[in-house]
Amino acid sequence: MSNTSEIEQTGDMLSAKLLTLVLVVQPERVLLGMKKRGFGAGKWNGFGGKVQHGETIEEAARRELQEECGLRVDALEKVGNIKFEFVGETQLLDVHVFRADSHHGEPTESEEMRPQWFPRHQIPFSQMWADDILWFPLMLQRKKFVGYFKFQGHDVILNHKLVEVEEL
Ligand code: 6OG
Repeated sequence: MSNTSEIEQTGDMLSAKLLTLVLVVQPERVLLGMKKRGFGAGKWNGFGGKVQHGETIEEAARRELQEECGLRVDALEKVGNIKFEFVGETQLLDVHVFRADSHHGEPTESEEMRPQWFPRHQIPFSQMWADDILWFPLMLQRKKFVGYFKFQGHDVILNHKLVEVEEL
């Protein structure tokens, strides 16, 4: 644990790639998608991707959710901001995490993701990014957080900071 300003300064020397991540949550279950290709293939995750020029982060979050699983949402709640550094990579991933508690449509498989509902207490952490088990509980309790994770490869977290915040 550390303070927020330290996390903001972390990785200042690296350029950052803005990404979104949306978790669709119902009282008893959470929607995840099996990533079928590209970065994180073989892992369950929320839905998201790169923010494009000319769109806001929230617009990107809605677009990626719809592209990847066919769902539309009304309210998106900002819940977290996590920066990821990968040893040997010059670009930091700056992931903006949102939670949606209601949605329209039925989850539909896309070329990128195979969606599936998981009971809240049976989240498949062993088949997810290693950071998720640390912040999912905060997200599920509607707590807001900022974090920094330094990965070696895709499986090992060398160090991390994760703090709850009042506002994002
Ligand atoms: P595309 O490359 O598919 O966007 N992402 C991560 N999500 C979690 N839970 N943990 C990580 O730890 C992540 N790194 C990236 C952000 C990649 C998608 O994967 C998320 C995007 O939603 C390293 O466009």
